[in-house]
Amino acid sequence: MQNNENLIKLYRTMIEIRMIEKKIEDEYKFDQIKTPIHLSIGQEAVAAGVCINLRKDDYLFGTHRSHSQYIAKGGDIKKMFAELYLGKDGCSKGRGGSMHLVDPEAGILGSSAIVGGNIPLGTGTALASALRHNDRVTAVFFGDGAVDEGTFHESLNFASLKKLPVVYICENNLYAINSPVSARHSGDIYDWARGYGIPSYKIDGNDVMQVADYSERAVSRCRKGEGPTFLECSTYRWKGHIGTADDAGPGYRPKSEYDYWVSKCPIRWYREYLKQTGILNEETDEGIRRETEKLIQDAFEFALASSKPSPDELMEFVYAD
Ligand SMILES: Cc1ncc(C[n+]2csc(CCOP(=O)(O)OP(=O)(O)O)c2C)c(N)n1
Ligand SMILES: [Mg+2]
Repeated sequence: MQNNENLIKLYRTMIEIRMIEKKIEDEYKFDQIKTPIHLSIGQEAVAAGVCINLRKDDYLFGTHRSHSQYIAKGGDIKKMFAELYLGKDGCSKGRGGSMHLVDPEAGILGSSAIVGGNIPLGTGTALASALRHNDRVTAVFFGDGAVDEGTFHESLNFASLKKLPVVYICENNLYAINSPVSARHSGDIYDWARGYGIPSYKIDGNDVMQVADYSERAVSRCRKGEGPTFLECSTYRWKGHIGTADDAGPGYRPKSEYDYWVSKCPIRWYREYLKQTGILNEETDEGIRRETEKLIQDAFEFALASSKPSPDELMEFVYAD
């Protein structure tokens, strides 16, 4: 169980993710953000709940849908906005865009658009922690689509065999683009991880306290050298797979399914819980929103002021010196 300070921090992180993504959504129509974007509005509790248990020097690997993970792990927001505008001051120096967020100082070793590609990378840093006998934990986030890749199975087998300090977090939002999990999987994802001998749980990914609880135990197991844990977090993205379009409706995601998940908004019920228990009052809530607005405004201005790489600089930073 988290203390009150952390319970507020969980709330703040989810508010930051929601407000930042709303700002990106609002700005996207002006066509100055040239990178494709994948919003995680609706999925905020997963990244917030996991990252509350991570230290700055722990490692994180994300996916194409990684704004939430980058924010929750403490990535530099100015550099993230600059990256969306492909500015030189972006976290990937304007060469990566939304799907390649990195901030080594915050332990964010990268996000990748290659579905399933980050799972062996995170397994690799966990192996490095084991070989170096330090207690740094790796958290790898991926979607339900990534478990269809061979890299998922190979990595889990290896991590279990070597008892590596890695937490695998599957954000099961029921779809890989427009393909529902029910059309792809013969069983439950978390059961597959159990097949590799990994403690594995299916939890409510919209319940930030549940995510925080399970990941706290998972991280603690890693620090004690007890090996990996797998968390399948049930959640739902509110926006379309890519960009800002709404896509619920006939032929794809039933409107009733969408409405059900929107009614399970991870932020709304948590705010009510915090207020009812007296942990959050109106003043603190407003303060968090005001501070987040300022954070966003500063980052937005920083991004617009950042110059773009010129064509003759394009090959810089491609290879290590
Ligand atoms: C190896 C690979 N195959 C296919 C794609 C195309 N692709 C991009 S996102 C995506 C779906 C990913 O679904 P999921 O892992 O569930 O993540 P979500 O988008 O739901 O967050 C696919 C198939 C890709 N980027 N990489
Ligand atoms: Mg998915």
